[in-house]
Amino acid sequence: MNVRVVVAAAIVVDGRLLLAQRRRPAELEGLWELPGGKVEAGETPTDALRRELREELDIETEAGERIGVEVPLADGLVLRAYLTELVSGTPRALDHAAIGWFSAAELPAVDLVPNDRMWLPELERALRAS
Ligand code: DCM
Repeated sequence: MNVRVVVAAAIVVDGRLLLAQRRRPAELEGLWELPGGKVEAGETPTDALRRELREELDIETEAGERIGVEVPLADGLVLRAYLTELVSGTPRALDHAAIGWFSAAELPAVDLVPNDRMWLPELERALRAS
């Protein structure tokens, strides 16, 4: 089976996690996610993450260790999160409705996309350790 991977970045700066608010599809509109996207043919997952974050947020990044479970999506896709370092740039929403930075205390009340809620324990741990 040809499993395709969707990668997502957990970027923590000064004790806050970067989240991006989706514009589409309608059922996810307005919900917040770890930014990322689909790995394309010929790309490694970490290459894809670097490309997606450049395209969507205008930042340069370096993917680190994976966190949390791999979440199965529809159509043979799986979703993975990576702790990711912000190397340079200031994120801005080129493709999302907005971006925001959230503390460990704020995170449980954020309207996250359902898949990303699977990573709440690891995200809170990463925030408290930062
Ligand atoms: N996705 C998700 N959580 C993320 C990033 C993506 O649940 N942090 C899902 C939404 C789509 C699929 O992955 O079903 C592909 O994402 P996109 O539509 O952003 O390409």
